[in-house]
Parts: sequence; C-alpha cells; structure tokens
Amino acid sequence: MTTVEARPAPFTFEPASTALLVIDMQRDFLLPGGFGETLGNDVSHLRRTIAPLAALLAEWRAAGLTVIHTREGHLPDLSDCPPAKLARGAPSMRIGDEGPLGRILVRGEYGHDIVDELAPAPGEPVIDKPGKGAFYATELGALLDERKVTSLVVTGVTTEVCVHTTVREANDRGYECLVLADCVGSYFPEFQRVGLDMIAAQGGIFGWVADSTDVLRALQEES
Ligand code: C5J
Repeated sequence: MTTVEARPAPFTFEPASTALLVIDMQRDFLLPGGFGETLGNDVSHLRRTIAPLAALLAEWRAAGLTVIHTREGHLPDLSDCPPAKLARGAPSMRIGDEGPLGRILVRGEYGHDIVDELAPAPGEPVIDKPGKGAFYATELGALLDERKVTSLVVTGVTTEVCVHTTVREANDRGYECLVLADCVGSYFPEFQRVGLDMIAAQGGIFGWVADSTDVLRALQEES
C-alpha cells in the first residue's frame, strides 16, 4: 500500500489496482486559438496543468501502472450529441462547426485530440465520451472491472465540469478518488478553488485532494 498526504486525510492506495485517469486534455480546450479560447476563456489556467501532468505521467508509466485517457467529443454526423447539448448557450461557434483546429469536438479532428505533451503511449486506452462524465455511454466501467481497478488518481480538465462529473459518479460506483489540484484546471480560478474544496469537504464527500508532488514522493518512497 502507498500513502499520499492529502486532504481531508492521507490517501492510501494499492498502485497495482489504481488507474491514473487523464480527462479531456484536448487541443480544443487547451490550445491558444482553440475552441476554449474562442469562447473568451483564458487557456493559461488550463495549460499550467500540462507540465506537472507530464512529469507525473512519466513516473507513473515508469512504474508500469495503468493510465487511461478520455476525450469529449462526437461522431461526425453528431448523432450522439443530444440536441439540448448542441443548442446550449450562445457561443460564437457550436459543436460540429468548423473551428480554428477543425470541426469543434468532433472525433477525428485535430482539435479533438490530446495535446502533444500528453499524447497517449502505445497500449494506453483512450475513452471517447459524448458526455461530461467518463462513465456515461462509454466502456470505462467495464475496463476498470476487467483490470480490477479500485482507486483512481484523477487529472485533467475542467475541474468543475468533466472532472467533477466523473469523480462524483466514480465515487457512487465505489472507487476511491484522489484528485490532483495542480493537474486539474478550470478557466475560472474561483471554480477551481471551490471545485476542489467541494470534493474534500465533509470528510471527503467525493474523494481526496493532493498535489502531484505528493504522489511522486509516495511513488519514490515505494521504489
Ligand atoms: C467542458 C470538459 N468543460 N472536459 N468539458 O465542456 O470539462
């Protein structure tokens, strides 16, 4: 067992039954000039997660542990995109429109894929998800069962949307979730702070919160 300093209390996990989940680190959300920025967001709030996540990925892979990536997006004919999601808000561009990095959030487009710095290694599963949560309409639950995963170290974007939706459902499904504050990002600093506080509140109502350096230290002590 490995123990990480975390809030609201230390987080203990068995590395062999723990997956590092990397949520939606896609160009559409992170690249300057991409979809996220066209909506008026400051992508630097998300881009600060890339370096610590790349360092953690390197160590996690070196230890031979499970990594799973997700991508939010839709089929080219948008048949898996609920009309309500397509119509939501009043953005300058919508899902499926031709954006600066290809059709926005459409599978197979340049912008839909993961940023170069965090490209999946050969053999690492990439879960394509039409929703905000990583379990809805995906094979993630079956994959975790198959690999006997019981704990998740959760990273990615955005903290209050896809990370939160996934952690809440993972918690309901019985997974113990450690969310890494420096490896999750929100376009809104206030949502980042409150989103993390919500996870750890009430004795860890959805999970635990730590920094990637806490996990790296625990992995190094282990080896
Ligand atoms: C959003 C996500 N924010 N990956 N997607 O629309 O959090």
